Amino acid sequence: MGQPHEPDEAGTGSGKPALGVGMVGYAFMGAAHSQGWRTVGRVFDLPRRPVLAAVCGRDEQAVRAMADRHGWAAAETDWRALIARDDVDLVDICTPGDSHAEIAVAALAAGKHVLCEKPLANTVEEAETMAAAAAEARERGQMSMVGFNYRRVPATSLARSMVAEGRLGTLRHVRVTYLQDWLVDPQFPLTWRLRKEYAGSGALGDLGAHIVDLAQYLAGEPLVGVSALTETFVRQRPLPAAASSGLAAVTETGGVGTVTVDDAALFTARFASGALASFEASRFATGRKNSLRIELNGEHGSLAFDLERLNELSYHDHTEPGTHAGFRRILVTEPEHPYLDAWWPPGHGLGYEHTFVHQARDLVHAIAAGRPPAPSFADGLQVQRVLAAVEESAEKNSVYTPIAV
Ligand code: SOE
Repeated sequence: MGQPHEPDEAGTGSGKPALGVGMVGYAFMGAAHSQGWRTVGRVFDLPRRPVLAAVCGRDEQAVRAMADRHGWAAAETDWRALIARDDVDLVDICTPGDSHAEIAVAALAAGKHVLCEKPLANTVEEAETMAAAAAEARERGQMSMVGFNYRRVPATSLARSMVAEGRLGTLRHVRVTYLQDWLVDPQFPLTWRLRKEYAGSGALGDLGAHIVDLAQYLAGEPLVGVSALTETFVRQRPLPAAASSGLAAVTETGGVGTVTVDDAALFTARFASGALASFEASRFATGRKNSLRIELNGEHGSLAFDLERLNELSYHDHTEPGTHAGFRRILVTEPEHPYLDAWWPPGHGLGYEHTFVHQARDLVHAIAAGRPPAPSFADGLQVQRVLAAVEESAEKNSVYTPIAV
């Protein structure tokens, strides 16, 4: 397919070597990643210049429109053609989970760097194949990263450094919920996110993957076992039109189909250190739109974060006298805070889309430095093992299920 316009070179820095990005998938996550690639070179001083070389999707008209809207130089309808392009150095995978493994393994074999949306794959086996391919490619200087973008909120990044500095001391509890409500209406159609063959799992893989990654990242240690319950509250839903995105309402074609994934997942877990955790992921939490909350309690203090107030981090210093102690709000907008020296003056907060800019920033730096970025495909595989253990435990009615670390 032809070139609709000049490539979007993501900012100035024309003297720097280009990093051609080719993106597969162009719906919600594709749009979010496009924002990241388009903006990153305009805000951050980067060692390489991201170029939005080509975007790929099966519907020619739709992918062309997406390319025009988001500044991609070319549109492809076959992901193999995208991978084969000489102007693509990095393949960004924003498709449903069922195609992650095939595209990522092929892209790595073709010598490309890879960014893959979460969850890494739909099964542990696929994730193992991807992690092995990434480890091999790493030897050839190719980098791979999973898109757990909530690590890139300045406040969560600050929380990670506070935990690593020892401000919480020995960790005792991690409490996490990730709640949405877009499935409450039983007439909401059976889109790909509700079908195991495309999505792998439901709220568990979509939302649970994020909070498992975030909890392990903030705690700085892996989960070693879970006891879980999952439920599908609405088992039959209207069939949608053939082409539909995951969250958008679509025209119904008549007839109903069976939901083959969980609507909600609830689990308790144990960290390697013995700290205890609880997780809840649901698409049925009325009134909660994209509510991710995490709290960590340690012997010296606590931290709490709420995605709906993402410019803030709550911190309780338990070493202070009881008369003054208590949670206080850190407004995470100072230039000394993670990522913020490149943005706005203090108090001028960031939002959801900035996490994708930061993700692109970190990946470009890692590629230029030849340093493996995090979260790696191995980290994505570890999350996949936790998700599989949750499913296994839920099948056995909450039996404690260990996770291989
Ligand atoms: C939909 O549930 C969704 O878009 C997830 O797929 C994303 O990963 C999350 O960030 C927001 O919600």
